[in-house]
Amino acid sequence: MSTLLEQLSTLRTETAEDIRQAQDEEALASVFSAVLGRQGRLTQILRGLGSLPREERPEAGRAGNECKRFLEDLHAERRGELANLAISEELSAEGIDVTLPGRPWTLGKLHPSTVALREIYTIFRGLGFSIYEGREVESDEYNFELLNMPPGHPARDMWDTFYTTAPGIILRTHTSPGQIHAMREYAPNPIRIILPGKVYRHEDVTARAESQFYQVEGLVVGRTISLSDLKGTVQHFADRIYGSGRRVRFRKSYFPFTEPSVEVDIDCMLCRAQGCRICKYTGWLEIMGAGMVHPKVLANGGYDPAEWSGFAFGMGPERVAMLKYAITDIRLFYTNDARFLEQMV
Ligand code: FA5
Repeated sequence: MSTLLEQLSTLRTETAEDIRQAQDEEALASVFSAVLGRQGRLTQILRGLGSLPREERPEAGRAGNECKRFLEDLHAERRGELANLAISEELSAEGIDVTLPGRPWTLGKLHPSTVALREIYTIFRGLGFSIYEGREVESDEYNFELLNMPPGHPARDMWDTFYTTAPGIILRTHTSPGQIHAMREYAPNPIRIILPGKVYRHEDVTARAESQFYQVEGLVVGRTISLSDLKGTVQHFADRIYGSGRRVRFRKSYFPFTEPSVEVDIDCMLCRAQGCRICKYTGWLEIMGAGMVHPKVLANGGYDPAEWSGFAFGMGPERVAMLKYAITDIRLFYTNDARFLEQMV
């Protein structure tokens, strides 16, 4: 027994030294197979343990296995060292090849909604508008009531929303509640702002309608603001964003917070107003809802409607981008398909 333990101890010391001394993979492999290989010295010793007297076997077995584990770990460690050494030798032998072409950086691009929003900002900035940010989580009061839609008002059906668990707190369905926030902040001074941001609607998602999308609201309040100011502003916007000479059409409509209310259409640039699938064969494309701010809304915002008047509009930048870039499905904006997103700017 004691001879066996001595044998193991000598084998361990010698092999450890051999492993440390191995200068390359090949030398290391031959040390390994001489000791730990199928016919290796340690393998033979371990195989012979069965012939020891029964009471000596456990201790001898433990010592043998411990020696094996130790040498295997040392071998793995040295193998790693030699591999690193080989790499650094190769690198220093080769040097740096300055003629190799660099790896190109993949640059991120602006999201199409952001591109559309920025174009809209630029146009309205040129007209002296400032940007006012409203809140995405709103109260029912601001989203509906103060905009002349008391509980039970039928117009609420047009804007079914998402509710939070807090009573009366909802995700806004349009950017119009920002009108009230802004008026209450600016009253009694004139206002010329756009209010961009995300809005949410509980509706079926289709090629033309998303359940989350951006809107850009416009609000102008002053003492002599008239419908012709709205028309001039919209005409200028249409010319700038879709190319000059756009025909703009005002169609009468209904919003509880504007009186009169209109939908604004432009002539379809995709088919030159000849009629196509996108304009539903009418030659016209709807670009926004608009109107003169309702007297009740002016009053809710802190302006005396006998002295003040204003116009407001609300448009969807995704729809703006769809027309401009002939995108036929609004769902592409939010499904993160890089093939679509990469095409922008
Ligand atoms: C409104 O939301 C009114 N607040 C707009 C308004 C503001 C009228 C100020 C008068 C004065 P409407 O629901 O029509 O109206 O939406 C306005 C614009 O948002 C539409 O013209 C369209 O461009 C965009 N939009 C509406 N629904 C969707 C949808 N589901 N997906 C994408 N864009 C939409």
